[in-house]
Amino acid sequence: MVYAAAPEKAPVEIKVRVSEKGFLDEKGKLYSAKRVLTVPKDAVVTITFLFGEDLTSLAVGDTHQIAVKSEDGWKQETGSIWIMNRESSLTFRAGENGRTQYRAYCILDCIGMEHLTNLIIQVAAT
Ligand SMILES: [Cu+2]
Repeated sequence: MVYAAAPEKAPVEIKVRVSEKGFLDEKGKLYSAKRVLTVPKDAVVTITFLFGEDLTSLAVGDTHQIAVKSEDGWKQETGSIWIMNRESSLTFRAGENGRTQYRAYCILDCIGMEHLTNLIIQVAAT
């Protein structure tokens, strides 16, 4: 009898805009404690953080740098995101080592940093 290998989860690519207002989805809608990002367990997830400041904003000259951290201390950081380098990505396997949740936050003193402290990335067991 032949057993099929468990199908590999398709890789997931997510774009998150970073602005003085907070973390936003591609349509410009804010993430919050109630509106979290969900990623499928065991999928290789690439999150691209995009510089999302409006050209009219004071924060347009600002720089962000995003860390993603899980409850067990695992952490990855993007490069600097600013007007001359508008995106930076990080890639990880969702739920690796039993992780269930991650949070993303800006590690620089930026305009709007109080809104960039807690993007929840929830691992969904699908
Ligand atoms: Cu920032």
